[in-house]
Amino acid sequence: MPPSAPTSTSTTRSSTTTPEPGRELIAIGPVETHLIQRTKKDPICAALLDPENFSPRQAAEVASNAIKAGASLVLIGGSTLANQGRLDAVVKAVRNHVARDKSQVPVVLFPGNITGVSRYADAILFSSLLNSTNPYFIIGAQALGSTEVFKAGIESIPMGYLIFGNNTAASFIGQVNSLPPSKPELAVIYSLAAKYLGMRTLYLEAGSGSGEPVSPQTIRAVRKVYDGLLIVGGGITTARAAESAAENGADILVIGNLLQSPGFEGPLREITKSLRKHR
Ligand code: 1GP
Repeated sequence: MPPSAPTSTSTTRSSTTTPEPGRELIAIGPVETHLIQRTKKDPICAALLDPENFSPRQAAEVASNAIKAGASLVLIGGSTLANQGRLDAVVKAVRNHVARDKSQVPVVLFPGNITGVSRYADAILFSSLLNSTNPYFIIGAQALGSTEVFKAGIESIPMGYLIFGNNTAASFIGQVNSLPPSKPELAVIYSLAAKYLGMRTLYLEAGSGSGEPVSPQTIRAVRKVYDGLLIVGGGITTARAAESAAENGADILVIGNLLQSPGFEGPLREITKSLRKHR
Protein backbone atom coordinates (compact mmCIF):
# COMPACT_ATOMS: atom_id res chain seq x y z
CA MET A 1 0.00 0.00 0.00
CA PRO A 2 1.39 3.44 -0.81
CA PRO A 3 2.55 4.74 2.60
CA SER A 4 2.54 8.37 1.48
CA ALA A 5 -1.15 8.39 0.55
CA PRO A 6 -3.15 10.45 3.00
CA THR A 7 -6.61 9.38 4.13
CA SER A 8 -9.49 11.62 3.17
CA THR A 9 -13.21 11.94 3.65
CA SER A 10 -14.04 13.94 0.52
CA THR A 11 -16.76 12.38 -1.62
CA THR A 12 -15.58 13.07 -5.17
CA ARG A 13 -12.57 14.36 -7.02
CA SER A 14 -14.16 17.76 -7.45
CA SER A 15 -15.84 18.46 -4.13
CA THR A 16 -14.92 18.42 -0.48
CA THR A 17 -17.48 18.08 2.26
CA THR A 18 -17.02 18.45 5.97
CA PRO A 19 -19.32 15.98 7.67
CA GLU A 20 -21.06 16.89 10.91
CA PRO A 21 -19.41 15.34 13.97
CA GLY A 22 -20.84 11.89 14.57
CA ARG A 23 -22.18 11.62 11.03
CA GLU A 24 -18.98 10.95 9.13
CA LEU A 25 -19.23 9.95 5.52
CA ILE A 26 -17.79 6.60 4.48
CA ALA A 27 -14.11 7.42 4.36
CA ILE A 28 -12.15 7.21 1.14
CA GLY A 29 -9.23 4.93 1.93
CA PRO A 30 -5.53 5.34 1.20
CA VAL A 31 -5.47 3.31 -2.03
CA GLU A 32 -8.35 5.21 -3.60
CA THR A 33 -6.85 8.51 -2.45
CA HIS A 34 -3.53 7.51 -3.96
CA LEU A 35 -5.18 6.60 -7.30
CA ILE A 36 -7.10 9.88 -7.40
CA GLN A 37 -3.94 11.90 -6.74
CA ARG A 38 -1.82 9.83 -9.10
CA THR A 39 -4.25 10.06 -12.04
CA LYS A 40 -4.49 13.83 -11.70
CA LYS A 41 -0.95 13.87 -13.04
CA ASP A 42 -1.26 11.30 -15.86
CA PRO A 43 -3.60 8.51 -16.84
CA ILE A 44 -2.09 5.26 -15.57
CA CYS A 45 -1.87 1.67 -16.70
CA ALA A 46 -3.13 -1.23 -14.56
CA ALA A 47 -1.75 -4.74 -15.06
CA LEU A 48 -4.57 -7.27 -14.67
CA LEU A 49 -3.65 -10.80 -13.63
CA ASP A 50 -6.20 -13.59 -13.77
CA PRO A 51 -5.18 -16.29 -11.22
CA GLU A 52 -6.58 -18.89 -13.65
CA ASN A 53 -3.75 -18.05 -16.06
CA PHE A 54 -0.74 -17.80 -13.75
CA SER A 55 0.85 -19.77 -10.94
CA PRO A 56 1.64 -17.61 -7.87
CA ARG A 57 5.31 -17.49 -8.88
CA GLN A 58 4.55 -16.55 -12.48
CA ALA A 59 2.05 -13.92 -11.34
CA ALA A 60 4.64 -12.31 -9.05
CA GLU A 61 7.20 -12.24 -11.85
CA VAL A 62 4.76 -10.85 -14.42
CA ALA A 63 3.53 -8.19 -11.97
CA SER A 64 7.09 -7.18 -11.19
CA ASN A 65 8.02 -6.92 -14.88
CA ALA A 66 4.82 -5.01 -15.64
CA ILE A 67 5.67 -2.50 -12.91
CA LYS A 68 9.17 -2.14 -14.30
CA ALA A 69 7.53 -1.43 -17.68
CA GLY A 70 5.53 1.39 -16.09
CA ALA A 71 2.31 -0.16 -14.72
CA SER A 72 1.13 1.83 -11.67
CA LEU A 73 -1.50 -0.57 -10.36
CA VAL A 74 -1.90 -4.34 -10.17
CA LEU A 75 -5.40 -5.78 -10.43
CA ILE A 76 -6.09 -9.43 -9.63
CA GLY A 77 -9.26 -11.24 -10.62
CA GLY A 78 -11.20 -12.93 -13.38
CA SER A 79 -14.69 -13.89 -14.55
CA THR A 80 -14.36 -17.64 -14.03
CA LEU A 81 -12.23 -17.89 -10.89
CA ALA A 82 -13.55 -20.76 -8.77
CA ASN A 83 -10.68 -21.43 -6.39
CA GLN A 84 -10.40 -18.84 -3.63
CA GLY A 85 -7.30 -20.58 -2.25
CA ARG A 86 -5.54 -20.05 -5.54
CA LEU A 87 -6.47 -16.37 -5.45
CA ASP A 88 -4.99 -16.04 -1.95
CA ALA A 89 -1.75 -17.66 -3.06
CA VAL A 90 -1.46 -15.41 -6.11
CA VAL A 91 -2.28 -12.21 -4.20
CA LYS A 92 0.17 -13.11 -1.43
CA ALA A 93 2.97 -13.85 -3.89
CA VAL A 94 2.39 -10.66 -5.87
CA ARG A 95 2.05 -8.55 -2.71
CA ASN A 96 5.30 -9.89 -1.26
CA HIS A 97 7.14 -9.34 -4.50
CA VAL A 98 5.85 -5.78 -4.87
CA ALA A 99 6.78 -5.02 -1.25
CA ARG A 100 10.29 -6.41 -1.84
CA ASP A 101 10.70 -4.25 -4.94
CA LYS A 102 9.62 -1.21 -2.84
CA SER A 103 7.60 0.03 -5.80
CA GLN A 104 4.59 1.10 -3.67
CA VAL A 105 2.20 -0.07 -6.38
CA PRO A 106 -1.17 -1.07 -4.88
CA VAL A 107 -2.42 -4.63 -5.38
CA VAL A 108 -6.18 -4.46 -5.78
CA LEU A 109 -8.85 -7.14 -6.22
CA PHE A 110 -11.08 -7.05 -9.27
CA PRO A 111 -13.62 -9.74 -8.33
CA GLY A 112 -15.96 -11.46 -10.77
CA ASN A 113 -17.78 -13.31 -8.01
CA ILE A 114 -17.72 -14.09 -4.28
CA THR A 115 -14.56 -16.14 -4.81
CA GLY A 116 -12.70 -12.90 -5.65
CA VAL A 117 -12.03 -11.74 -2.07
CA SER A 118 -8.58 -12.09 -0.50
CA ARG A 119 -7.41 -10.57 2.77
CA TYR A 120 -3.89 -10.19 1.40
CA ALA A 121 -4.82 -7.40 -1.04
CA ASP A 122 -4.53 -3.66 -0.41
CA ALA A 123 -8.09 -2.94 -1.58
CA ILE A 124 -11.03 -4.31 -3.53
CA LEU A 125 -12.96 -2.78 -6.41
CA PHE A 126 -16.33 -3.45 -4.80
CA SER A 127 -18.34 -3.45 -7.97
CA SER A 128 -21.87 -3.84 -9.21
CA LEU A 129 -22.41 -5.05 -12.78
CA LEU A 130 -25.02 -2.45 -13.55
CA ASN A 131 -26.11 -3.81 -16.92
CA SER A 132 -26.49 -7.43 -15.87
CA THR A 133 -29.92 -8.99 -16.35
CA ASN A 134 -29.34 -11.08 -13.23
CA PRO A 135 -29.73 -9.38 -9.82
CA TYR A 136 -27.08 -11.76 -8.49
CA PHE A 137 -24.37 -9.76 -10.31
CA ILE A 138 -25.90 -6.39 -9.40
CA ILE A 139 -26.30 -6.93 -5.64
CA GLY A 140 -26.53 -10.66 -4.72
CA ALA A 141 -22.84 -11.54 -4.94
CA GLN A 142 -21.97 -8.25 -3.22
CA ALA A 143 -24.18 -9.10 -0.24
CA LEU A 144 -22.76 -12.62 -0.01
CA GLY A 145 -19.17 -11.41 -0.30
CA SER A 146 -19.52 -8.43 2.03
CA THR A 147 -18.80 -10.31 5.27
CA GLU A 148 -15.47 -11.55 3.92
CA VAL A 149 -14.51 -7.99 2.98
CA PHE A 150 -15.56 -6.76 6.43
CA LYS A 151 -13.65 -9.52 8.25
CA ALA A 152 -10.58 -8.99 6.11
CA GLY A 153 -10.71 -5.27 6.83
CA ILE A 154 -9.54 -4.40 3.35
CA GLU A 155 -10.31 -1.07 1.76
CA SER A 156 -13.39 -1.07 -0.45
CA ILE A 157 -13.60 1.14 -3.53
CA PRO A 158 -17.22 1.41 -4.73
CA MET A 159 -17.43 0.86 -8.48
CA GLY A 160 -20.02 0.69 -11.23
CA TYR A 161 -19.14 -1.89 -13.87
CA LEU A 162 -20.51 -1.69 -17.43
CA ILE A 163 -19.93 -4.30 -20.11
CA PHE A 164 -20.02 -3.53 -23.84
CA GLY A 165 -20.45 -5.93 -26.74
CA ASN A 166 -20.92 -9.68 -26.75
CA ASN A 167 -18.77 -12.78 -27.19
CA THR A 168 -16.56 -12.30 -24.15
CA ALA A 169 -16.37 -14.33 -20.95
CA ALA A 170 -17.36 -11.24 -18.93
CA SER A 171 -20.55 -10.64 -20.93
CA PHE A 172 -21.49 -14.34 -20.92
CA ILE A 173 -20.82 -15.02 -17.25
CA GLY A 174 -22.30 -11.68 -16.16
CA GLN A 175 -25.48 -12.30 -18.18
CA VAL A 176 -25.41 -8.76 -19.44
CA ASN A 177 -27.84 -6.70 -21.43
CA SER A 178 -24.83 -5.67 -23.41
CA LEU A 179 -24.28 -1.98 -24.13
CA PRO A 180 -24.12 -1.49 -27.91
CA PRO A 181 -20.68 -0.07 -28.79
CA SER A 182 -22.31 2.33 -31.27
CA LYS A 183 -24.70 3.90 -28.74
CA PRO A 184 -22.68 6.13 -26.37
CA GLU A 185 -25.91 7.72 -25.11
CA LEU A 186 -26.84 4.43 -23.42
CA ALA A 187 -23.48 4.30 -21.66
CA VAL A 188 -24.09 7.88 -20.54
CA ILE A 189 -27.36 7.12 -18.75
CA TYR A 190 -25.81 4.18 -16.92
CA SER A 191 -22.83 6.33 -15.97
CA LEU A 192 -25.09 9.03 -14.59
CA ALA A 193 -26.95 6.40 -12.59
CA ALA A 194 -23.62 5.15 -11.19
CA LYS A 195 -22.68 8.70 -10.24
CA TYR A 196 -26.01 9.40 -8.55
CA LEU A 197 -25.73 6.11 -6.66
CA GLY A 198 -22.44 7.36 -5.22
CA MET A 199 -20.11 5.06 -7.15
CA ARG A 200 -16.81 6.92 -7.12
CA THR A 201 -15.26 4.67 -9.75
CA LEU A 202 -16.65 3.45 -13.06
CA TYR A 203 -15.24 0.70 -15.29
CA LEU A 204 -16.09 0.61 -18.99
CA GLU A 205 -15.36 -2.98 -20.03
CA ALA A 206 -15.16 -4.40 -23.54
CA GLY A 207 -14.20 -7.83 -22.15
CA SER A 208 -10.85 -9.55 -22.03
CA GLY A 209 -9.44 -10.19 -25.50
CA SER A 210 -12.20 -8.19 -27.15
CA GLY A 211 -11.62 -7.33 -30.80
CA GLU A 212 -13.43 -4.06 -30.22
CA PRO A 213 -12.18 -1.91 -27.32
CA VAL A 214 -14.59 0.65 -25.84
CA SER A 215 -14.89 3.38 -28.46
CA PRO A 216 -13.33 6.85 -28.06
CA GLN A 217 -16.81 8.34 -28.62
CA THR A 218 -18.21 6.37 -25.69
CA ILE A 219 -15.33 7.27 -23.37
CA ARG A 220 -15.64 10.94 -24.31
CA ALA A 221 -19.41 10.99 -23.78
CA VAL A 222 -19.11 9.29 -20.39
CA ARG A 223 -16.27 11.57 -19.29
CA LYS A 224 -18.50 14.60 -19.87
CA VAL A 225 -20.99 13.47 -17.22
CA TYR A 226 -18.87 11.37 -14.85
CA ASP A 227 -16.15 12.97 -12.73
CA GLY A 228 -15.03 9.98 -10.67
CA LEU A 229 -12.17 7.65 -11.53
CA LEU A 230 -12.81 6.28 -15.01
CA ILE A 231 -11.34 2.87 -15.79
CA VAL A 232 -11.35 1.46 -19.33
CA GLY A 233 -10.31 -2.03 -20.41
CA GLY A 234 -10.75 -4.88 -22.83
CA GLY A 235 -8.81 -5.43 -26.04
CA ILE A 236 -6.20 -2.70 -25.47
CA THR A 237 -2.87 -3.97 -26.74
CA THR A 238 -1.23 -0.99 -28.46
CA ALA A 239 0.01 2.46 -27.47
CA ARG A 240 -2.31 3.94 -30.07
CA ALA A 241 -5.42 2.39 -28.50
CA ALA A 242 -4.28 3.38 -25.00
CA GLU A 243 -3.53 6.92 -26.08
CA SER A 244 -6.90 7.28 -27.73
CA ALA A 245 -8.69 6.13 -24.55
CA ALA A 246 -6.54 8.50 -22.46
CA GLU A 247 -7.14 11.47 -24.77
CA ASN A 248 -10.85 10.94 -24.42
CA GLY A 249 -10.81 10.90 -20.64
CA ALA A 250 -9.86 7.49 -19.25
CA ASP A 251 -7.92 7.68 -15.96
CA ILE A 252 -6.85 4.03 -15.78
CA LEU A 253 -6.22 1.70 -18.72
CA VAL A 254 -6.40 -1.98 -17.88
CA ILE A 255 -4.13 -4.40 -19.72
CA GLY A 256 -4.70 -8.11 -19.17
CA ASN A 257 -4.30 -10.45 -22.14
CA LEU A 258 -1.12 -8.81 -23.37
CA LEU A 259 0.68 -9.92 -20.18
CA GLN A 260 0.38 -13.54 -21.29
CA SER A 261 2.54 -12.98 -24.37
CA PRO A 262 6.27 -13.60 -24.04
CA GLY A 263 8.09 -10.27 -24.36
CA PHE A 264 5.04 -8.23 -23.30
CA GLU A 265 7.32 -5.74 -21.56
CA GLY A 266 8.22 -3.92 -24.81
CA PRO A 267 4.65 -3.17 -25.97
CA LEU A 268 3.61 -2.44 -22.37
CA ARG A 269 6.42 0.10 -22.01
CA GLU A 270 5.21 1.79 -25.22
CA ILE A 271 1.71 1.95 -23.75
CA THR A 272 2.80 3.40 -20.41
CA LYS A 273 5.10 5.91 -22.15
CA SER A 274 2.26 7.07 -24.36
CA LEU A 275 0.14 7.92 -21.30
CA ARG A 276 2.63 10.35 -19.79
CA LYS A 277 1.71 13.33 -21.90
CA HIS A 278 -2.02 13.44 -21.39
CA ARG A 279 -2.72 15.75 -18.44
C1 1GP B 1 -10.62 -7.45 -18.80
O1 1GP B 1 -10.60 -5.13 -19.22
C2 1GP B 1 -9.81 -6.21 -18.85
O2 1GP B 1 -11.47 -7.42 -17.70
C3 1GP B 1 -8.57 -6.35 -19.68
O3 1GP B 1 -8.84 -6.77 -20.99
O4 1GP B 1 -7.44 -8.80 -21.21
O5 1GP B 1 -8.26 -7.61 -23.25
O6 1GP B 1 -6.48 -6.60 -21.82
P1 1GP B 1 -7.68 -7.49 -21.86
